[in-house]
Order: sequence, then C-alpha cells, then structure tokens
Amino acid sequence: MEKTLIILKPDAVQRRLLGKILSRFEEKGFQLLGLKMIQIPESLARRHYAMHEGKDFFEPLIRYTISAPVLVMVLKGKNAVEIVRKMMGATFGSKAEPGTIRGDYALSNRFNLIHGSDSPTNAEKEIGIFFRKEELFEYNPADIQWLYDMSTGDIV
Ligand code: IDP
Ligand code: MG
Repeated sequence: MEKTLIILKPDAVQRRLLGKILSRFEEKGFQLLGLKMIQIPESLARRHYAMHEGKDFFEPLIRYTISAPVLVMVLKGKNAVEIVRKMMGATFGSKAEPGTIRGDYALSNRFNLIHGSDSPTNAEKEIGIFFRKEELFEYNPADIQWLYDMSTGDIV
C-alpha cells in the first residue's frame, strides 16, 4: 500500500470543481487519510516547487499556487502514486487526454487544477511537509475485501 499527496490548486477551488475531482478518487477506491483547506504560504510554495527554481515559469507558478486557498489531501491505495498521476493526465491542460482530470476540465498549461506526488519518496516528503501526524487517520476501510482480492495473502 502506498500514500500520495494531492493538492487541488486555487483554480479547482475557484471553479467549484473540488467535489467532482474528489469523487473520482473516492469512486476509484482510494482511501482518504487526511483532508484540509489551506492557503499555501509563499515560503512553502517555493519549497514545494524548488525543483523548478530558475525556470521561466517558476515565479508565475508560485503566484498561482498562493493566489487562493487549496485543498490538500492524502490518499492511500496500492500503487497510489502512479495511478493518481494517470488520473490527473499530462501536465498541460491543452495536451491532457480526455477522461483525465486535466483533460476533462483544464485548458491552460499552468492552471491545471491538481498536483500529485511524482514518486513514493516525494510523496512521503510532501505528506510530512503538509500534514501533522494527528491530521492523518488510520482506519479500516469497510469495503477493502471488495476493492482487492486478498484471498491469497497478497493484494491483487
Ligand atoms: P506536474 O504538476 O504535472 O508534476 P511539473 O512539471 O512538476 O508538472 O510542473 C509543476 C507545475 O508548474 C505544473 O503543474 C504547472 O502548473 C506549472 N508548469 C509546468 N510547466 C509549465 C510551463 O511550461 N508553463 C507554465 N506552467 C508550467
Ligand atoms: Mg511535478
């Protein structure tokens, strides 16, 4: 089982798409471990996107990220990082495939609604940055036996 950090960015809040996007993850079967609305401080935005520092889109990206509140959440599931990235679609809204979140709801190459961790290692780091321990919940999902075949001892 893997955890991943999702941010529904300022445009998702402003365009009232939070429910629709969250529904996709719930319906897929991911378990929600934590969820909160925050306005990301500039220092945190710069830290979160540090790998893009120096690129031409970095400053506009920071302005976008801090421009309004966001919804941050932690999802859990087998291969959660990779599956969520697939559900998000390609980075540019203009290029993302229909059927993906960005493909269905985003036109812009910057205002693309959602962030998802890009590796399990980064997921662990990002979860630690955005959530305190007591903000994350461990509980048994009632339908787990029907989300996966666990009869062999593995999660299939
Ligand atoms: P990702 O969100 O799909 O992981 P990254 O390459 O990590 O994409 O870029 C982080 C964010 O920076 C993107 O989600 C998007 O909002 C913005 N961004 C990335 N590349 C560009 C660009 O070429 N022009 C404008 N904004 C960009
Ligand atoms: Mg990225």
